[in-house]
Amino acid sequence: MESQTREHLFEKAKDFVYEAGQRIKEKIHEPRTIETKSNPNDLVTEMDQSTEKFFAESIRNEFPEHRLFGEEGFGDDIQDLKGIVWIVDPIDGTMNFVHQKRNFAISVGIYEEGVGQIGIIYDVMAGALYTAVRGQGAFKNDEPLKLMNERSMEQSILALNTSWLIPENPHIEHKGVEELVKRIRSTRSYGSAALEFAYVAEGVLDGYLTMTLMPWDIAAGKIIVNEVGGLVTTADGQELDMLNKTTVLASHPDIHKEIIDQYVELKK
Ligand code: 2AM
Ligand code: CA
Ligand code: CA
Ligand code: CA
Repeated sequence: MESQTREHLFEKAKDFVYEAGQRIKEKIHEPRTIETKSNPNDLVTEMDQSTEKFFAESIRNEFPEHRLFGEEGFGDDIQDLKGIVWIVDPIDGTMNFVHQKRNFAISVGIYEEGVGQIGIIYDVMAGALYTAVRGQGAFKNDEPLKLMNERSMEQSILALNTSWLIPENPHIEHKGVEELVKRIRSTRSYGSAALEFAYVAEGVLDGYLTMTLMPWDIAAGKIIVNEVGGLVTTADGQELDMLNKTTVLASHPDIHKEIIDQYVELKK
């Protein structure tokens, strides 16, 4: 993609994200209809849907040749990443949106022939916009994010969900996670994958380990974390698949391999 084209796309994508955020803020205190999807804790609201519809309409108007891969199904039927694909989570952290009215984000990753070009994560209520354009570093609002410096396991704060410590969880051997938690400085859990990526990029977290994410949860975050020198792979160190459900380890490069080799044992 030519740099001028990419700049234009970046500016438009930011405009869409700010406008979508404004619409959400205006209605944050209105009563809402909450439905469930795959299970009773998998929530969706009309705001998730209307925000994704807004992206679908905006993209189709401005960039009719681009495709949209979105969580709520108002985009295209995506089976490959040919051409330019917007991978969008209209509200990441819907449970936080419903219960806390904060700590949720809009996540937009723009991929060209499968390569991440533009990542945008907007913490709507905090007014924090995390962005990256491939090869140009990452930013929080207008401040550049620092490249990752040295980090030891003992100094590290990792985001991980307590689910992975429950022996019956179907994804990861809990013993390894227990040992990992004992070794590192501390853990956090924010309930929005996109924000957890943004915090890794910002250096307020050193890593984020999780088992069941979809492409729209990670598309923007991967680009932003990579731009500050972080590594983003599956939890067993493979390249991420941007079309299917996946495990993820996004972390500081100093601890990435050690976490995978010594603490992660995935269940088959
Ligand atoms: P969501 O809010 O967009 O659904 C919560 O720990 C994080 O996991 C959120 O980023 C949430 O995204 C994501 N997630 C992915 N699959 C989920 C599911 N089936 N149920 C709830 N959260 C899910
Ligand atoms: Ca969801
Ligand atoms: Ca999500
Ligand atoms: Ca969502």
